[in-house]
Amino acid sequence: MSSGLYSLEGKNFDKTLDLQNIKPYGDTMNDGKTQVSFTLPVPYGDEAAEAAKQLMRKMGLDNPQVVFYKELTTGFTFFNCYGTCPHTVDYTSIRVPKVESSVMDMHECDDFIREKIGRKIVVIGASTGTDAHTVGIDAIMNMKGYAGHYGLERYEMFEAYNLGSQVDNEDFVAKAIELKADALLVSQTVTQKDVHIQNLVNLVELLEAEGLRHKVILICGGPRISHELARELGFDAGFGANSYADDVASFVAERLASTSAA
Ligand code: B12
Repeated sequence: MSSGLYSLEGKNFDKTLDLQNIKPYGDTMNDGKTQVSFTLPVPYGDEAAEAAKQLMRKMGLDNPQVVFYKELTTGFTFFNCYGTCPHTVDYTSIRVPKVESSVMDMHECDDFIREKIGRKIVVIGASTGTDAHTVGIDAIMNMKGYAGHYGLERYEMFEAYNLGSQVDNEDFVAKAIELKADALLVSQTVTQKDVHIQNLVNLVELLEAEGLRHKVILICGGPRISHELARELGFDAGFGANSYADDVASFVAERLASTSAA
């Protein structure tokens, strides 16, 4: 570790920082420099740039500067801007809900399942609703895995079914019943107009209507999914960016072992 850093709960911080008053920086620590970009539905020109600056002041940024702006199409202008953020946050008061489970690698996880559960765990996964993105769910499930982490299909003690994308919640639930799935893995990438919230809530409602909700481990994941959001929506766990099969496999195995033992 470099001498200008100190370590707290496994994370490295600059020694000069006041963690109760954290703000952005650009050139010099605590200068508050912040970059924002946005599009306004107005034609390119001086008035557009002035509108962008006024908006940045309303966002709470001082000394707004438009450093780049360009007409996107007739009547629309894109902006890249800098401003100074006068606000701070108390980093020491932040508590983020996290999935509580140990992270075992594939072999450890298979051994754990053999010992504690004694049979294969059945999981089905899909990108549900209208969502066409498959790369996220494939990263978790595909045999070859992702970023050096094997997917669930490679685990000896998981029977993994990847149903692909744009799977209707009704079909997903029907498949869960047919395969007697222990765990349901849902991927959601598109979050425009909160379509993921509606879709995830609808799945929970369908499972409840079938009397299945508490018989399965229900998990969602995606780049804009947090564990906190997942819990709020009635899921057992949520996994965001940079999560891997090991994380979800360990969570499912430990959860199933604890409920089987209860
Ligand atoms: C590739 C891509 C596509 C491809 C998808 C191909 C495919 N077969 O998947 C195509 C071209 C088809 C596509 C289409 C669209 N796309 Co697109 N796409 C992307 C892109 C470039 C990469 C996504 C990706 O593959 N990431 C890599 C994977 C590995 O990461 P990940 O999904 O985050 O997965 C990780 C975690 O989130 C987590 N995870 C994910 N799922 C799950 C599930 C579980 C159970 C668990 C445990 C974990 C987990 O684990 C993974 C590994 O760590 C992104 C932009 C970007 N750079 O991210 C836009 C992006 C996602 N797309 C976007 C949009 C808007 C669309 C379209 C709606 C565009 C359009 N108007 O037509 C359509 C989708 C239409 C539809 N009906 O869904 C937006 C989404 C905005 C939003 N938040 O709503 C993005 C962010 C682009 C943007 N900046 O606007 N897209």
